[in-house]
Amino acid sequence: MPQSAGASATTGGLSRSPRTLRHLVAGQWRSGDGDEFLDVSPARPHETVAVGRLAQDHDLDQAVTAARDAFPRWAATPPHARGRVLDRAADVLDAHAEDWGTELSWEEGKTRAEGVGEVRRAAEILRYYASEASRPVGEVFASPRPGEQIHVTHRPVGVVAVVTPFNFPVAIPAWKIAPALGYGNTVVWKPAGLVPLLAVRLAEALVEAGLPEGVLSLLLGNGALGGRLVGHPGVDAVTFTGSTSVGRSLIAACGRLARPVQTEMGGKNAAVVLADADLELAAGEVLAGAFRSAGQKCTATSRLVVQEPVADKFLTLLTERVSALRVGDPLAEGTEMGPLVSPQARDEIHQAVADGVARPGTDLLTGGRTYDDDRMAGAYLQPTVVELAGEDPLWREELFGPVLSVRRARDLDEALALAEDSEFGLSAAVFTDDLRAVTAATERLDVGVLHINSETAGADPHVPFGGSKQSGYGPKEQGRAAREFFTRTRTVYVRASGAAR
Ligand code: UN1
Repeated sequence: MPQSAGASATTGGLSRSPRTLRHLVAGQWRSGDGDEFLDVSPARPHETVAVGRLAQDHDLDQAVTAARDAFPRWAATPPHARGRVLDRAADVLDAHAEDWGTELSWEEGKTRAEGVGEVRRAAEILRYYASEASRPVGEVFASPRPGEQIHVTHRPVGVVAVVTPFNFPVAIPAWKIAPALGYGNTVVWKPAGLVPLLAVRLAEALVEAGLPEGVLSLLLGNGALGGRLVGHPGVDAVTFTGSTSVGRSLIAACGRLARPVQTEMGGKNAAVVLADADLELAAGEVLAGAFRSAGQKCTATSRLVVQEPVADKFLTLLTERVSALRVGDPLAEGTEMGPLVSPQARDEIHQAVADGVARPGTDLLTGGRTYDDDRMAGAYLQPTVVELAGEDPLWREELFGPVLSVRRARDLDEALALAEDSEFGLSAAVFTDDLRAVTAATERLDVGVLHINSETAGADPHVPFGGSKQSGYGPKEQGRAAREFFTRTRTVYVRASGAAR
């Protein structure tokens, strides 16, 4: 099947009139008085999704002050009542899954099905943290002294700065903001400048659900504003997802302030296809892992290691399916891959691929180019597979796009060594039914998330998520693991006054 233009105007009932963006500060929606900015569609960069004004330092100060003021009362609110707000916000998200999911696709560029799925996923995450109130809140230890117990309780940290990326405009914010609020913290949130509309939608859901004034503020702005938020004297902790370079600079800034920080950063995740693998299954999973969301996931499959005896067969199967992907308008029915988030991202990744292909030892199996049809103006890049003979920047550097780099391995040992050969350690996938290979992968791959016979991306709300090495810093996210970052323990020695000494 040829790559189709997919120029259809099907939009799932979306009105194309630009939305007006507002900040949420101290319980008030305000337009702001900074410079005007445009939020544009990556599929049609001449089309304006929304218009807003950048938040200013006085907005930031007011948001942090409001969060500080709201904190004692919110922290003292019973967790069940906090949970009810999250539950109601989940209902609002579910009720708007179709229209907000369509807006997400319009604004960010992932397919409409992925956009709607992401809004529903955010609702699920909110519900998980809503039900935290029904789970144990601490531990009781025995005391070596008679008549005494030792209680370990979890208390909120205070004001949390939340800085989120463009690629999951509502799910990643949900998995930071829901535990932050559920455990009793207040939040000041700076989302990625490329996806302000979906940030406004999530904040609207929480406000409609009855979140008290000041408990959440939303500031729309650029990276510099995020930097000022992270370093603001009124902030107690910082949670960030984004690039490794920005993450490291935030870690350094927080280190100077002795401020707790949690960062989810880059990935260069490998899928390993061993000789005994179900090749049809592996091809489908690698395709999904590498090209859904146009490869713009920190969990995306960007490296493939394939064992020699099945390499030719598997690569033929895979490249046929990659070149048949329907690339086009993310809002059109049947589109399998949309554009990158911006023309700038497309140009950078296209250049990195072109440079790689020009180097000896790089074999372009499919893709590698932009489009010269009606997709030309949009941020589209062909889904790309390159085979490498050996060491190459395409093997090392995170591109954050639809590019899969392949190397062959003689045996299990070499396959795992190649998969492990990265400064990153977020996720990996191994395709095999050989128990020895599974055991070896579990022991040897230093990753936070390991998939056996499924794609490298994906994260369930109730289990820990996060990476090793340069992929993550600080406690894990999601599930109960999130409590480690969003609370502090307090150890309480409890002894009645008349207890034996
Ligand atoms: C997923 O794989 O569904 O930024 C989630 C990212 C990750 C989230 C991945 N923090 O892509």
